[in-house]
Amino acid sequence: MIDVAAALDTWREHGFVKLGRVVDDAMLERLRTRAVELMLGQVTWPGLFFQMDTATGDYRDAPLGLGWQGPSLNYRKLEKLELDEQFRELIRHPSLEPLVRALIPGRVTLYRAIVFNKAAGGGSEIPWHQDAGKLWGLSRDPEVQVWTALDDAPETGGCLEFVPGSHRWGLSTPLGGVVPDDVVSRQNVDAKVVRLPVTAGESVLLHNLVWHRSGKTSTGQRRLGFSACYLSDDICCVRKKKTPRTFFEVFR
Ligand SMILES: O=C(O)CCC(=O)C(=O)O
Repeated sequence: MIDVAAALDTWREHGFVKLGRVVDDAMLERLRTRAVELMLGQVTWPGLFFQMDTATGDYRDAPLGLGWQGPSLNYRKLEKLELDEQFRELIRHPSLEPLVRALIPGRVTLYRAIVFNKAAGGGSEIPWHQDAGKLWGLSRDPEVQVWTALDDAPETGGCLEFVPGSHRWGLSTPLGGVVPDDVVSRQNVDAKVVRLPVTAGESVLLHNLVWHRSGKTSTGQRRLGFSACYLSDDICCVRKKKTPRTFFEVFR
């Protein structure tokens, strides 16, 4: 059971909080198996999004728009995982529901559900970023994300890192996403960074605006993490180029 009030106090102050062990061994095994089956093309869902990782370790070199490129354990991202019944179970996990509902009254939808993979060979770094801003194409910035470790994520194995309290600084650029280098250097981040090692099955609640990043894994072990971003029903897609998105319903 998650102590919702205590978790929310810490989340409001720091922008992130460990929620403890959410996923049991049996479910972990199913999710890891499914992630591998998807990468290898043994299970397929039309509309699933894939991005292959890069050998350089710099996420900016990862190819865009190519989708699934054949069986490989080197995909960096798998997205639209609400299409998969195993991942839907985690998105709607009964231990997470009271927490999400405490933050989002009424109908809850999903902006995105992603596996971030750092393959055993190292994967790539994800730099300081915020998960909001114009890039997200929403009528209002979302705030609620739950990241769950599907493998251990130790300090040297691609754990999440945070700048505590940075969610209270607002967006570093109207566009959102990666925090520009000059903004990072003004914040004396090295003195503030908190590394958050977790073991498989543990979840973390993140504020979308908190600066976070993750390094490569140097343990020789794969690191799978799953992130779900929850939306309030009143947040809508404001993209104009294509038909506006409608969002998957998580909790009625
Ligand atoms: O899983 C990771 O390494 C990074 C996750 C992340 O940056 C995110 O959820 O926005």
